[in-house]
Amino acid sequence: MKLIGVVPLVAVVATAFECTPSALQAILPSSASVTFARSLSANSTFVVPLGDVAYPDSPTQLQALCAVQIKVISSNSSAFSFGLFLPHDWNERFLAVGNGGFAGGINWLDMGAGVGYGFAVMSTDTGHNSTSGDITWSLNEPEQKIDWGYRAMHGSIVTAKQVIAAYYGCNPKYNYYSGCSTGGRQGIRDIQLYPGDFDGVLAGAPAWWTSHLQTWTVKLALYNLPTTSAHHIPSTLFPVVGAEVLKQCDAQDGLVDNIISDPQRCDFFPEALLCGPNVTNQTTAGCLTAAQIGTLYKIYHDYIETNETFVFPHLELGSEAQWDVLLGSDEPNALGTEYVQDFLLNDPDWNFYDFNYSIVELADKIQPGNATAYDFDLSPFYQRGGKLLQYHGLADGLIATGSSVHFYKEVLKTMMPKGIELDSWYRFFLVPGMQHCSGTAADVNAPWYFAGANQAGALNTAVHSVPGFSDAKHDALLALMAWTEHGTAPDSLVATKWQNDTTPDAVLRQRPLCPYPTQARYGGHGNPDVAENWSCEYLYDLHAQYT
Ligand SMILES: *[C@@H]1O[C@H](CO)[C@@H](O)[C@H](O)[C@H]1NC(C)=O
Ligand SMILES: *[C@@H]1O[C@H](CO)[C@@H](O)[C@H](O)[C@H]1NC(C)=O
Ligand SMILES: *[C@@H]1O[C@H](CO)[C@@H](O)[C@H](O)[C@H]1NC(C)=O
Ligand SMILES: *[C@@H]1O[C@H](CO)[C@@H](O)[C@H](O)[C@H]1NC(C)=O
Ligand SMILES: *[C@@H]1O[C@H](CO)[C@@H](O)[C@H](O)[C@H]1NC(C)=O
Ligand SMILES: *[C@@H]1O[C@H](CO)[C@@H](O)[C@H](O)[C@H]1NC(C)=O
Ligand SMILES: *[C@@H]1O[C@H](CO)[C@@H](O)[C@H](O)[C@H]1NC(C)=O
Ligand SMILES: *[C@@H]1O[C@H](CO)[C@@H](O)[C@H](O)[C@H]1NC(C)=O
Ligand SMILES: *[C@@H]1O[C@H](CO)[C@@H](O)[C@H](O)[C@H]1NC(C)=O
Ligand SMILES: *[C@@H]1O[C@H](CO)[C@@H](O)[C@H](O)[C@H]1NC(C)=O
Ligand SMILES: [Ca+2]
Repeated sequence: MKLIGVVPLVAVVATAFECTPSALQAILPSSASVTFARSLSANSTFVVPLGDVAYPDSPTQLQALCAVQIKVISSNSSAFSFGLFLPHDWNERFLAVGNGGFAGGINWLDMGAGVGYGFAVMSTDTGHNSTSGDITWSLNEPEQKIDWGYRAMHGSIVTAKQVIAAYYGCNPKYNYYSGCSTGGRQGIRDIQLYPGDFDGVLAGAPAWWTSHLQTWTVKLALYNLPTTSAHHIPSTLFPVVGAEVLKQCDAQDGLVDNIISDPQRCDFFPEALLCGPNVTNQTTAGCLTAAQIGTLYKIYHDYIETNETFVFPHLELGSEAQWDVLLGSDEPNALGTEYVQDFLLNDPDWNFYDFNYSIVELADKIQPGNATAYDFDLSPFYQRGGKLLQYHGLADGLIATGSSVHFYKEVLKTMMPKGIELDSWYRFFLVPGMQHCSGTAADVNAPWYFAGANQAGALNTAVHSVPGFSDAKHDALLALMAWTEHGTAPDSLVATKWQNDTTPDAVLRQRPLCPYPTQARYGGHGNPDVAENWSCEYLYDLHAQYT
């Protein structure tokens, strides 16, 4: 550490407490046991223990730290484990990171990105061992469902904070969370149930509406099944659909740049894709039959039940490059089918063709694992001074973007009548052209990187923050910290696209993301790949209603 002339930013150096299983075991309750504890020198790789099938990638070029894994009994038939990185040069703050899908494993890679800032970082395995798309572990396991739903996250937070206090000799000054997808749900669910856990939460593409999201996953796939039917759109035609959407919707947002920034207000006319007579190869002809266009209508429209009951929003125009995941197979994604079979019904023989709305109603009634983050009254979190920063990609093909919009509006409708406006503590950013949590289609090249959850790991195993732009303007986690600790609210966030994401040095383009319901507007002059030439504006005349 440099000590001459400047006050070091990292103030606390761990010296008193040994990084050994016995030293740590001595401060833990009897329900917790140390699996391992070992020191890593500067610039090390943390080699992920064998068997972490969900998160096998090892973070590299770490700072000097103590790496710990602890197992905690959560009921008489369940337990969870969590990993903890305790950096030598600690920034005096705690960060918990999240999981994806139904993954059961410690997310060491995201922990590596977090420790790069100097956080003491925790990730939980959520109480089971599986990849993100595997839910079979939950069959007839109510306690494991609860662990995944919320208990393992909260329990890991509580025990991690105990370890941090003992290791450094003081409590963290601030507590943060960063997660995307299921990770977004975990953060929001945690502040609903335990508002004291975090000062600031970064929640990306939250899979918050478990009982509806997982069942919609089946419903959506059924629109395009069976593969032998006339209405089936084979995945080879998804690019044909995507190209037509881009053609019709790109300019609608005011700038032809291959990025659809305002899909909600594009009046897409799918009939432009209709095949003429005598087409022998639709891929070559680039066209759809009338029956297939009927399927497109369903995909692009909300799932509405009898009596105008809103069940789940539609996939967005511009999400086609990710349609393979939920629409490209001869059966629904396991995130839908196995949720119903194993998580909800405990009946692995259930056939997805038997899906109907009664399944959604049952999921709403049972709420297995109490996982759905449906408590829209966030006033306890607001009252303790918490800050919530949420974001969602507009080209997300896994979780319909509108589910984030719906959550924001439900919170708004709950809080406004209580006299609590959202702007001072809860902001939501839509990310034009970004897919699920990270990335952008090759022909779109939208700026998507802002150090959101999982994003560093999508570049490479050594990155943290925004290389070259490590500040609160470009890094969502630093923006959350500036808001929480200094009251500087993020009026915009600049997203970056590198020429080559693997080696994030040369910038292709940068552009501001704007707090909902404002949108980024190109001023009409100067290079549109430069963020300064854009501003956040209310395209709807709603501002008056919010203030
Ligand atoms: C850190 O390790 C990487 C390889 O993982 C190496 O290229 C680099 O030179 C090392 N840096 C320092 C400062 O030792
Ligand atoms: C998790 O399950 C896989 C088999 O799917 C196994 O290979 C692995 O060792 C298990 N990991 C742990 C930590 O038990
Ligand atoms: C486990 O706990 C449940 C409820 O907490 C209880 O009903 C059950 O009897 C316990 N089982 C055993 C084997 O202790
Ligand atoms: C379509 O094919 C039929 C039979 O081969 C032919 O009579 C007809 O002229 C073709 N129509 C067009 C528009 O090419
Ligand atoms: C249709 O054309 C594409 C190339 O445009 C080719 O890859 C595909 O095999 C053809 N399909 C059939 C059924 O001939
Ligand atoms: C729809 O609403 C009508 C009128 O309120 C009611 O009679 C009917 O039972 C409702 N149907 C369903 C399926 O809820
Ligand atoms: C929905 O599915 C269940 C189970 O297969 C069945 O019992 C019920 O009759 C179905 N309801 C409707 C409205 O089709
Ligand atoms: C589920 O969570 C809600 C709060 O969101 C709580 O009121 C309820 O008691 C919980 N249910 C169970 C079964 O734990
Ligand atoms: C990006 O950089 C990596 C690492 O240098 C290289 O392997 C890869 O080929 C590059 N990709 C492109 C599209 O240039
Ligand atoms: C566009 O951005 C550049 C770089 O920041 C700046 O020099 C220029 O003045 C901007 N143009 C307009 C019209 O704002
Ligand atoms: Ca555009």
